[in-house]
Amino acid sequence: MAQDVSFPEQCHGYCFSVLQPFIDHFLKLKEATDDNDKMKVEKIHSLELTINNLQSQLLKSETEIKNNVEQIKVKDEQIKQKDDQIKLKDDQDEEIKNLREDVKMISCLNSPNSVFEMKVKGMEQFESPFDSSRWTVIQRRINGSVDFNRNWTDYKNGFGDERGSFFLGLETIHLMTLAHPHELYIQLRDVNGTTSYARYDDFKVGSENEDYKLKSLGEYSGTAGDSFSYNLDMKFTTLDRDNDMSEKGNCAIAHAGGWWFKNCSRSSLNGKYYDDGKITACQYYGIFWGTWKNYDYTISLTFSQMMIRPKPLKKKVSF
Ligand SMILES: [Ca+2]
Repeated sequence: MAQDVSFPEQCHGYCFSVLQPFIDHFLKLKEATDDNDKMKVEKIHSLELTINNLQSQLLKSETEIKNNVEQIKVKDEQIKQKDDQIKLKDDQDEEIKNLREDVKMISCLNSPNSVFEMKVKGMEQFESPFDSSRWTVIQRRINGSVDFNRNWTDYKNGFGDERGSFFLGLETIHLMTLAHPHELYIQLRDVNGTTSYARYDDFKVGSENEDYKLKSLGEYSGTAGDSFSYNLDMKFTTLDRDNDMSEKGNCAIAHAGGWWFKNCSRSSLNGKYYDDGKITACQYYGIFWGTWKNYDYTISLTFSQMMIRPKPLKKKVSF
């Protein structure tokens, strides 16, 4: 029958004295191994806690990042709304400014401004009517006192009276619009006193080598309708120089004045002047702006004025 005795008691005598040290050693090794295992288990447990903690932090961080992204989206949307508001305000400011100028210009239609000395690079100083908004009048028709049915040289150099009806000259207009982008403002009036205007935000005329081609008009705005874009990229034609696209002949002859004719035109402000504002059959074309008068070319306008000014630089918006 087995007895419940300890290992040393099972091994008295010689056996004990010889084996006891080994047994003690193995017991110590076992204890050390057990301690090691225990430490490993504790370490694993600790690492598991650390991992859980890190996972929890990661989850929290992800949530925070998500919230931040949402906030950034909200801020972006707010910035976009502010941008839109600023743009709208700029547009409204520009519109108010233009309307003020329109009112001012319409009130000044019958009173041409003083004549100022003007200097353009590459040219002798010349006289030009300015108004206080720095507009330069480049063409005006107020009566039939000046004949606009002229040759190339006259249209190149200009003619007429700067205080009345005149044409500033293609070379000057070319040099001015070459030096800086210019706006073009056209005022019109019919025999009944009704007025309208057409505005273009980037007017440019080429050199004589390019036959004073209408190189740019930019964007149209106004009340008269856009009757000028039809002439874009057309060269200037006068009675002695046919640069138009009409195969029938020279448009400037039928229209009694030089213009950037195509085949031929929907606008012509240098045509024959009719005091009563009407053209009867078999007469020269008058002064017309097709879109304003529903393309009724029997109507001849009794006032026109073309003005240009350096284009203002756009304001930059920054935060
Ligand atoms: Ca022709």
